[in-house]
Amino acid sequence: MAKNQITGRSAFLSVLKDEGVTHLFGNPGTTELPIMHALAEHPDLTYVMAMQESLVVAMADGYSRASGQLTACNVHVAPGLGNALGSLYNAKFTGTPIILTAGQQEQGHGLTEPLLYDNLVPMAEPLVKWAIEVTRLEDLPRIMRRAAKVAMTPPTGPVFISLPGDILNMEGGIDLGSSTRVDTRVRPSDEVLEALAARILKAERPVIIVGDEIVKSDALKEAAEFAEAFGCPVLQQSVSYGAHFLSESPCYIGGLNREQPDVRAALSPYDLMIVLGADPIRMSVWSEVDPMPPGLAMIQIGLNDWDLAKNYSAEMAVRADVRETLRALTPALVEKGGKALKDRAEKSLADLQEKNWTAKRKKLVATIDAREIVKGKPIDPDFMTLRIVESIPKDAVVVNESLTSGRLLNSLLAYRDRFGYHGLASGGIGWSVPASVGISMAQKDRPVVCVVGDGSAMYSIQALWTAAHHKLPITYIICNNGGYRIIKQRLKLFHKNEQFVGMDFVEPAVDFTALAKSMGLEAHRITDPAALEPAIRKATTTPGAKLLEVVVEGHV
Ligand SMILES: Cc1ncc(C[n+]2csc(CCOP(=O)(O)OP(=O)(O)O)c2C)c(N)n1
Ligand SMILES: [Mg+2]
Repeated sequence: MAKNQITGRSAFLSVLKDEGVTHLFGNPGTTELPIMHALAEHPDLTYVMAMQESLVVAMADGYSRASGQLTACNVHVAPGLGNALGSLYNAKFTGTPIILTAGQQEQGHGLTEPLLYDNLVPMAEPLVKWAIEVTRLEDLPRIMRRAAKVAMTPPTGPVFISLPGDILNMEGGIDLGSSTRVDTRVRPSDEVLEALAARILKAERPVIIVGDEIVKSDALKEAAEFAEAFGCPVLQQSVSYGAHFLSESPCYIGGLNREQPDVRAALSPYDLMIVLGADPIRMSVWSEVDPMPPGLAMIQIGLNDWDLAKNYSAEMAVRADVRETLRALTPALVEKGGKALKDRAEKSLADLQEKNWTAKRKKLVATIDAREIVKGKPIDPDFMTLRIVESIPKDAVVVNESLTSGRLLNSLLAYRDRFGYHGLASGGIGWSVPASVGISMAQKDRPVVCVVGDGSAMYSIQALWTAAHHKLPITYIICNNGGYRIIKQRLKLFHKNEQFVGMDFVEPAVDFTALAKSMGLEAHRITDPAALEPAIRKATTTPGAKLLEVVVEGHV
């Protein structure tokens, strides 16, 4: 017997652990039984069961987004992979490094097409960086090592491996290899740094747009120092799904939205857009208006080369790590700019004091508190959002899929650290309830607060069971407005139609409190605005998973 004689199933788990994976999110079927069998030999790998495959991938997605680490998850053959695709699309959108595996029928079935069989690779292919089926035991470790490397090399993203049962059950003397990470923390050449500094100094009215590579490259501090060095206003990219800048920096003026005329108006005062690791103006609903003002010059820095000059030409496009670039660029800029730059920064920072995020927040808080509706029932969603922000613990991680009810969340909640805020990104709803499970496991010393619309919650509500089973400190705040309010708003706006077919949760209404209790969570229904703060404080400071169903205004 060869020294390293090992089964495919055990090799699979050993290599995952060696790649730094600590949790395997999954939903088991017969084709996954070899893995379930082998888990007994690997008690240091935590299996996290989710009750549907779209949840499995969303949990893995949440774990990775809240830790920056590679995650792994496993689903069941063709129908399971099919269920997972919506969440895989979300992971592709955010470039989340996930190894998604699916059990596959034994190769011995040949062409006979047993139940549950289909060709898995082409199903996954459009949504992953690499998809492959293992056909020889010797290739299993090589494939896994390559998959981990591909997933983790920027631009990061999910990969897919199909695992036939015979490969998992086979035993042989195979080499498990070792882990490789490609170091991409590269900074531009001296010439390019010089040219960047010169171009920025030439601009009269520059603006910085920040995106997710600030989080991925851990550049929050460096980005704030860069902006403050020349008093440059900073806007968050149009999809505000992460803590992409320190909200309380004097330079931060808030986020772009996804209304083309608004974006065009917001950008038109500037003569240079400096994009840091972002797809700066990704839109949602079509409009005749182009969001990019004509003549606005752009320079773009980031490792995601697909985003560089994707839709609009860039005067300079630099493929480099955002943090490393800023570490070199800020001193170059300060040196080249000298006293003139320093004076300009001081003046600009003084101007920004009146219009930055912090100033706008102060005004917003005063308006919300002054509104009559504050005392009314159903609860005003803006009032709810403010109470949430004011009553959650300082170290809470906030997860946001609250659509219309939480429209002001990013204007009221400050981004203070890299992993403290995670929002729905791609638009594919049903992400946050399961993602919060992974986020909580990744940030296990921090309470998690998930603010989610009633409609979005119902896509993946059974993730509550996993949260309760693992006794996770998550508070789910369901914004219950009785239906798909955003879709109603749009039917009215785009089609002047107020006949809301298929958009109201009536006859019967959904009882979220009962649903949550049935899955083992402590749950309360809140209709009185005064009850909000004490309920949130209690839920977020006592152990275990909780659900607060807040009945909010849903009028269209
Ligand atoms: C996977 C998926 N299915 C359907 C939609 C379409 N959709 C977008 S928002 C929405 C309703 C969301 O309702 P809710 O979470 O209650 O938020 P509200 O609009 O009521 O604030 C729907 C159905 C989508 N974006 N993604
Ligand atoms: Mg709703």
